[in-house]
Amino acid sequence: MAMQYENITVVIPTYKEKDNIGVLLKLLLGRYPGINLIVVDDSPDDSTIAAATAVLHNFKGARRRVKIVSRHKLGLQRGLTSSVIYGISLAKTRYVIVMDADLQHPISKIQDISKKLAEGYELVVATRADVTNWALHRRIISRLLMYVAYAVLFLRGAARCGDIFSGYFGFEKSMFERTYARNKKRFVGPGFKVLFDLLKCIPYGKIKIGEVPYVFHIRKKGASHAGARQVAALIRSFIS
Ligand SMILES: Nc1nc2c(ncn2[C@@H]2O[C@H](COP(=O)(O)OP(=O)(O)OP(=O)(O)O)[C@@H](O)[C@H]2O)c(=O)[nH]1
Ligand SMILES: [Mg+2]
Repeated sequence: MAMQYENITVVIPTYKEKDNIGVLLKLLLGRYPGINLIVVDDSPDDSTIAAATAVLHNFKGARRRVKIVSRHKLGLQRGLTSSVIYGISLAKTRYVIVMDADLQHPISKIQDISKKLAEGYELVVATRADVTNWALHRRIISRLLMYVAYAVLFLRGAARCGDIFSGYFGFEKSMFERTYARNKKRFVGPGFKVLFDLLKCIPYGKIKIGEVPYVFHIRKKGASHAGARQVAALIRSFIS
């Protein structure tokens, strides 16, 4: 029997992704019948929202299954982690998958993540098997931060997985909400590492974590948002 995707919501945070979001939505709607999508946009202008909305005309029933929200219009402060948490709260399905808008996360992995969730894994992380073409300084900074973060999880007896900084992962919505409700202050809203914040709040061995390997490519369109601000937020994450 073909897999069903009605019980999956993909949450996609966006910041100035007008060149990518339309392509991604088309790919997802074309390949995964019944899937639910939530775009959570923080852009200061409407171009990302417009590019996302334009896709809906091409897919029957998409209006019911795709939500596009502008947090900027709601007067909410910009933040990747806070956007993801907001998107999850809007999801009405048993499972949620978080992914980037910039096509760095191969959509084929939605199938593998969904399968593992259906098998009973409460958290399934798409782990970067390899990062191609990253600048040397980014490689070094990323590695260093990863070691510190891993040590933080280890010393606290928290859950961990092969790629604790992945931005591509799926989970049981109820597991996330339960964990978040008890640990709200430990999630760093402006930060980039919501998976790390989640792992931090789960005792080691408490939930069944699955992994799906993939190759991460350099972004082709739009600007990167990773920078000093995100590193500062991550350090806050380490100590909260
Ligand atoms: N809602 C929201 N989304 C954001 C924010 N910052 C980044 N994003 C989105 O989060 C995802 C990850 O951001 P990226 O800039 O791609 O970060 P990255 O993948 O570590 O960096 P690159 O490899 O250079 O792309 C993308 O879909 C961004 O559009 C933000 O403040 N708010
Ligand atoms: Mg990216």
